[in-house]
Formats: sequence, C-alpha cells, structure tokens
Amino acid sequence: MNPAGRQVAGEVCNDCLVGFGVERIRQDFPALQVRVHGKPLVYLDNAATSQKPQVVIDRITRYYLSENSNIHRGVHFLSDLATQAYESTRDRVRQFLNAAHDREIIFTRGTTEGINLVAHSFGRSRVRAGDEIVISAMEHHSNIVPWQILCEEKGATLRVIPVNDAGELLLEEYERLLCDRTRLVAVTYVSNALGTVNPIKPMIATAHRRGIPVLVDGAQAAPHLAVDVQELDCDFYAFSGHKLCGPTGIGILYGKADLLESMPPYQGGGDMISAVTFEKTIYNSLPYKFEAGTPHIAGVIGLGAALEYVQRIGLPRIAAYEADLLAYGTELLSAIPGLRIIGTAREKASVLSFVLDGIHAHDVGTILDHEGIAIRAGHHCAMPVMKRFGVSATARASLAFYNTREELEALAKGLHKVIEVFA
Ligand code: 7TS
Repeated sequence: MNPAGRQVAGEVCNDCLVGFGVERIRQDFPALQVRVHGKPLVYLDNAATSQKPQVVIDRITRYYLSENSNIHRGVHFLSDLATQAYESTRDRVRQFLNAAHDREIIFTRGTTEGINLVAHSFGRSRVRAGDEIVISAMEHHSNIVPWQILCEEKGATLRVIPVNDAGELLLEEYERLLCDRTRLVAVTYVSNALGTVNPIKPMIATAHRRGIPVLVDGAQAAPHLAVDVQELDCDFYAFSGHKLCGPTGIGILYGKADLLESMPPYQGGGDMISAVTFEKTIYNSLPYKFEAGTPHIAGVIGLGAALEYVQRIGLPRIAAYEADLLAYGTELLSAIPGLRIIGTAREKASVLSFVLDGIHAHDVGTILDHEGIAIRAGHHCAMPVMKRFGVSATARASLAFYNTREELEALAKGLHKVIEVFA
C-alpha cells in the first residue's frame, strides 16, 4: 500500500494472495480497455508480444520529454542522466537473471539478435568443418536459421533433438547426439508453438559433462518463469523485452564473462572501441565490446520499468496464476468437439495451440477476431515442429498474467461459433 492506502499494482496484499488481483492489474494496461469490432478486446496473443503497462509508457515518455540525450559520451547533465538510467537498467537485468556481473548483460534488439550475435561471434571463431551444433525439433526459426547459415559457411552439421507425440524432447536421443564434434547446444526453454517447458537444467548439465556450452532461448520463458542463470549454469541466455511488458526493439543476451571475453566483436562502430587507428583498433571492454553504435536508449529505459513492474508482482505468483489459467483453458478447449490440442507435455506454460477438424487455422483466427478475440494463426515461425505434428498451421491462444477465466470462456464460446459457421 502507498501512504494514501491505495494499493499499488503488483504490491503483495492479502487480497492478491487470496486471489491474484487481476482486475486491479488489468487497469494498468490501457490497451486492454480497447474495443474491437464493438466488443471488449480479449487479448490472447501474448506469445507474439505482450501489452504494456502505463508505467512503461510513462517512463519512455519521460525519457523523451526531459532526459533525451546520447549516452557514454557527454559531459553534460542530460547525457549523464540518460547514461545513469541506461546503466541502472543493466544492473536491474543482472538482478532479474541473477547474473554474477553487469558486464555479462548485453543489450540487443531482441532474442533474434542475441542468437545471431552468438552464431556470428562465438560460432565463426569456434566452429570448423565437420563440427556439429545441436538444436531441438521445437525451435523458433530464430534458433534454427542462424545456425544453418553458420553450418553452411563452415561445413558443419546441424543435429536435431526429436520430440515425442506430446511435444516433449527425447532426452536419451539428446544424450546420444552429443559427441566430440559438438561445439554448442542451442535450445529453447519454452516452446512458442507447443508451450512445452524443457528440462533445461539437466540438459545443460549433460552438455557440460562433455565440455559443451549451452545457449538457452529464453524468449518464451522470461515472461513466465523466474530464471537464475547461475543456478541453471547456462552459458548464454537470450530474451526479448517486448514479450515481458517492455518495448519492442530491445532484448538481452546474457553470456558468461569468460566466454564473452574470448569472443570477437559482432559489429564494429562507435562505443565498442577504446582506441582506433588505421593500423589497428583496440576493442572496448565488456559489455560495450558487443554494443556498437547508439543503442535503443528509450527501449532500455522502458525495459527497466517493465522489469520493475513484473518483479513487483513477482514471477512465482505470475507462474502460479497462469498455471491455473492454462489448466482451465485446457479443460474448456478439450470439451470442444473436433478440437485437437497440439502440445500436451506434462510441463507446459502459457500456450494453447490447437487445430479444429476441417477448419483452417486462419479461418478460426478471422472469425474469433470478429468476436474481439485476438489469437495467432499460422506456423508461429516454427515450421519444422508443425511438420512433426502433421499440420501446416495451428490456432494459438497464449496467456499472460492479465488474462482471466472469463476471457477463456469467451474463447470457448467463440470456437463454438466457428464450428457453427462451418457446420
Ligand atoms: N524464440 C522464441 C521461442 C520465440 O517465441 C520468439 C518469438 C523468438 C525466439 C524471436 O523473438 P524476437 O523478439 O527476436 O522476434 N516468437 C513469436 C511468436 O511466437 N509469435 O510472434 C513471435
């Protein structure tokens, strides 16, 4: 409670511990008040991007209104202010991930750029002809294509951990794939297409027993699961701000300091150097070596506000609330005739991917849109896993902590309408 006795969003109060205080939380998100085709918006496309709370919008506005300046280079007041806000977000991210050092936190454009950074810098300097990179069958294209490009360039081979019919990784097959030629394991924590939560901690330990580093794609995990990179012992962890209540165009790559130290720069330019002559350039120290050019300063500052907001609610509470929602949504959808859920792993987070007998996912999405319900329909940038399940597309409802049971009931009602239209 604040001094006026008003409950502040995310504050742990008795009410929130009994229920979750979701109606109060929803008021923090202006976009949730929007009406679509004359109906209240039911936003179930959170795996694509989350909505933004007012505090994040306000923080970005404040930066542009009264703090706008470039960082790391000014001797003037505003530049100092912007630099402090930028660097204090780095420390907030370090705390969020429980990384050991601020210099292990690199600001990127998002998960995609984080993975490309590792593929270019680590990959190009460490991978040779005949080497192997291990990924899984449920990866987003962002964690497939950069490795394919690298393998093609180097004459290396991509190996793929298969999944069972529930959408769980076959861990014995994984162990079998690891060998002396494996240079890196790159695997997603949570699948965007299936919702599977992979057992990444034991998977990392398995790779480390063979001296193989592991990159974790945390794009879908960061909004739902508390992460401790030291406890997981992952070597790299990438995520995007925009799926976690933050702005688009900003993300994080965590890397262990000794690995990052040993890697060449990804891009050249301002800020990543300490001295330049035409004969030779001396690179800056971490993390700046990997942050060439003027960064997305407003995005970084907005991400800081988003992490503060999410941390005040608390990821363990978010995870518990969302687990209840997911179970309820699964129950509702399972009762719909002709509906098949794609991805039925024992450990799941946030995602309900499904197909309806004889109805294309895009038609499902279009009819639901008329009801004000936003879902995603398509291959979810995970074409190989669609193929694995024998479908070209699914309809996907993906949840956030501001969704409600009533919204899932609206989804189920909308799906009955879809079936009626095609009857
Ligand atoms: N990895 C996973 C597991 C993802 O779900 C996504 C985005 C990415 C990487 C790429 O993140 P970006 O922020 O760099 O684009 N996934 C989705 C999705 O499921 N629908 O839209 C984007």
